[in-house]
Amino acid sequence: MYNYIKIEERQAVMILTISAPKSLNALNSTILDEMNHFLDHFDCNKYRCLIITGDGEKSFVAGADISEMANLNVPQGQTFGSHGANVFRKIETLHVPVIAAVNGFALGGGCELAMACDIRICSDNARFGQPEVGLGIIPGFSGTVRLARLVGMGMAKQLIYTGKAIKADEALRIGLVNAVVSQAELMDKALELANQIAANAPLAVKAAKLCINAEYDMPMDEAITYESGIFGHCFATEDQKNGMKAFLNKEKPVFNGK
Ligand code: CO8
Repeated sequence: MYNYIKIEERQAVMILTISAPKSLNALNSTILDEMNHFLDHFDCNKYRCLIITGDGEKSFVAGADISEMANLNVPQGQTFGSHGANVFRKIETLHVPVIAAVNGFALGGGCELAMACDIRICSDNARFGQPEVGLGIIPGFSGTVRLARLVGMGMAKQLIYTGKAIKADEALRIGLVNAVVSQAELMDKALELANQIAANAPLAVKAAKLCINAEYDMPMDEAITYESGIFGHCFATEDQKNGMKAFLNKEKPVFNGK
């Protein structure tokens, strides 16, 4: 069905692998279209976590496809930029958590894709960077938006102005990734995290994601009120009844996402 993405189901977890090996999985319009279609049809009731990775052991995503961008004019550049940004925003607002399993280069649009995910883990050969200014452009898939939010203004400016890539251990140090493991362990680690998430009440996880995303830019009092409202709605769910009943009965809870 897709030419550039592979889909693999592991019980309640879905793995999406971006696969364009000849260009180190660089994102062209067709890949963005395929990701968009996949996300629009993703069943958040069936799957409780999504993992995104890249094909091979060298590259997660080496950026947007430079050969496609080379001859764009201004409106075409804006269209291409917003195409990627819209797809990434769908990832960020998907009703289940998304884990980036970064298996190598995460440059330009690849770093931006990883940043749109909820959690990033990487292999020890991973490299992160926003090299766009070396190509005469700026990060155009929301990198100037998300990088500062993740690692702070000073470090984001350094990475974007210099265009220099950083290694996995530096990405860990500045908080760009949550964990670094060997290439061989990467998918196991991603699945372990995904399964931990999948074992919890899906509506509560969804509500937590909604809160964390929405409250980030709110004034403190507004954010606290927002959280209280969503917290209250949890008590309308069967999962809350089941979870608390199971705890009080010293049983393992079974959550059905209702
Ligand atoms: N686009 C297209 N092709 C690419 C890309 C890319 N981003 N990255 C690698 N490739 C291709 C190479 O051209 C090469 O193709 P070929 O075999 O036909 O020559 C093949 O992949 C293998 O690459 P290399 O031979 O260069 O492999 P190396 O191991 O020597 O180097 C690197 C690996 C360091 C990853 C190197 O390929 C590289 O620097 N790639 C470009 C990285 C980059 O600059 N990424 C940012 C792109 S800009 C961007 O992402 C902007 C996002 C926002 C867009 C908004 C639009 C408006």
